[in-house]
Formats: sequence, C-alpha cells, structure tokens
Amino acid sequence: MSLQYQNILIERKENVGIIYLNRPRVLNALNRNTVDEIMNAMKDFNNDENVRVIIITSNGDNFSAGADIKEMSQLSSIDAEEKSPLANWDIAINSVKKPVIAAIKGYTLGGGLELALSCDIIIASEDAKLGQPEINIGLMPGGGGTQRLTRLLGKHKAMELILTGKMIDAKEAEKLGIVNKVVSKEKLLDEAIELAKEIAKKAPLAVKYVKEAILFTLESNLQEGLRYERKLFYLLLGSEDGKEGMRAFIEKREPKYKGK
Ligand code: DAK
Repeated sequence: MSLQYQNILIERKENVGIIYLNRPRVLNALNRNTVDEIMNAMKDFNNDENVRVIIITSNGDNFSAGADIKEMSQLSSIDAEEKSPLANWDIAINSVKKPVIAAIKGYTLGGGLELALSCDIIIASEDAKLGQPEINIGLMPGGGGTQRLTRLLGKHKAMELILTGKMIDAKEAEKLGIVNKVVSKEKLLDEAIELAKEIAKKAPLAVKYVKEAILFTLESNLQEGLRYERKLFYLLLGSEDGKEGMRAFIEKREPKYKGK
C-alpha cells in the first residue's frame, strides 16, 4: 500500500490498480482533499501502462456517506462551482479510459453513490446501503444522481429514490440493476480483483474501445452510436492485437496481446 496520500490508499496487484477511500472515522465522507486525491490517483493509473483495470473501494465498513457535509456547508455557490473539486469530478472520472470497478459496502450514499455510479461495474457486499439522501438536508444530488439513476431505473423509480432519500439494500439494488453482483463482505475485494484480472487479460485496445462505445451510447442516439461502434470495430480489426486474437483462435492457442 502506498502512503503518498492523506485520505486514500493505493495499491497495485498485477495489472490492477486499487484505490481505497480512507477516512473511516467519518464514514469516508468526501471532502475536497479526498476528491482531489481520488482524481489524481485515477489519472496516475490511467497513464500507467501496466494498470489495465482500476478498482475503487474503501477501508473500513462503509464505502462513503457522501460529500463532507461539514465542509460543504461552508461553501458559497460560487466557491462550489469555481474552486471545489466537486465542480469537475465527473469530468475527471469520465476521462479515465480504463474500466473502473466500484466495490461498495456499508453506507454508499449521496456523492458516494454517485462516485460508484460513475464507475463501469459495481459489486456490492450484502451489507451495502445505497441512497441519495441529499433531499433530507435541503439539497439534491449534484454529482450525477438524477441523471444516472434515471437512465438506469427509469423516471418513476429514480423519482421515488431521490425524492424520499430512502436507502435500499444491496439485494434491492441488484434487482433494480444498479449493482452487477452482491457478495459477502469478506469476499468483496477478492471478487472485484478476480473480475478485474479477467478483464485485464483481454486486448487493451479492445477493452478501451468497448468502454468508449458503451459510454457513447449514453450521450447519443442509436444511429450515431451504431456508426461510432462500427468505426471502433474497424480500428480494432486492423490492430495488431485484433489480428493476433483471431490468429490465436484459428491456431487453437492463447493470444499474446501487446496493446497495439
Ligand atoms: N459528511 C461529514 N461527516 C459525516 C458524513 C458526511 N456526509 N456522514 C457521516 N459523517 C460523520 C458524522 O458526523 C460522525 O462524525 P462525528 O460527529 O462523530 O465527528 C461520523 O461520521 C459517524 O457518523 P454518525 O454518527 O452519523 O453515524 P450513524 O451510524 O449514526 O449514521 C449515517 C450513519 C450514514 C446514516 C449518517 O452519518 C448520515 O446520515 N450521514 C449523512 C449522509 C448524507 O446526507 N449524505 C449526502 C451528503 S450530500 C457534487 C457532487 C457530489 C455532491 C454534491 C455536488 N457536484 C459535482 C456539484 C454530493 C453531495 C452529498 O453527498
């Protein structure tokens, strides 16, 4: 584990980069410094050729109870918009080209849930409690909750969750399609690492373009999305790894990818 940060820990396991939120005393509330550190660690992993997949999880019993209310209560609207890392966290996460897996447990609320929702895959432990409780403190989601949950759940369920601020458990979240899988707390990190390693074995360019194409669909209409997917497919078809993957299939052997 690296100690270069104050509020997060980072670790590398083979081709997997892991970020642990590490302010357990305040349930990993996301203050300015923590968000900055997450963004920096994401950027470093994104630029590190040896890291193929990123996991974000936490130290302690909870993923995150959301933005740090004590700190946030002191911000003016203009400060929040202009100076705080809350202003551009979404943009920063969206610029990560590698798959990001969120491994969540315990309280995963407000900005904590929004952080998980901005990842590509979410694995939850049985004790995870998810919600957007901002309405209970006179606010509303500001890190993507109204947009991402509505795309995931449809209007009615998103309205109910966000307007009541109620928490749902991991099973319910799985049923609704918010989380991919529910596992025991002891197995959470191992499951996430296993999945990450499985993805890390694939051709890096193909992984990158799959992520790009799937995210593109959220911002485009079907025709544009289909055109974009086809372009990325043609690029991969001509790539060294694409040729190697197909050759390996024909020669009945394991492919050796170079990321080219
Ligand atoms: N902020 C700061 N401190 C928090 C916190 C939070 N969100 N959540 C918990 N803590 C602190 C508590 O103050 C307490 O510290 P001490 O008082 O002991 O110093 C410690 O963590 C333990 O918490 P509790 O004593 O409250 O623990 P309980 O088990 O009794 O209750 C709870 C757990 C999770 C039900 C409760 O702590 C709670 O309701 N927490 C607040 C949850 C919440 O409202 N979250 C939403 C925050 S608003 C944006 C991006 C994102 C956002 C906004 C904009 N842009 C890009 C513009 C996000 C906004 C939010 O997340």
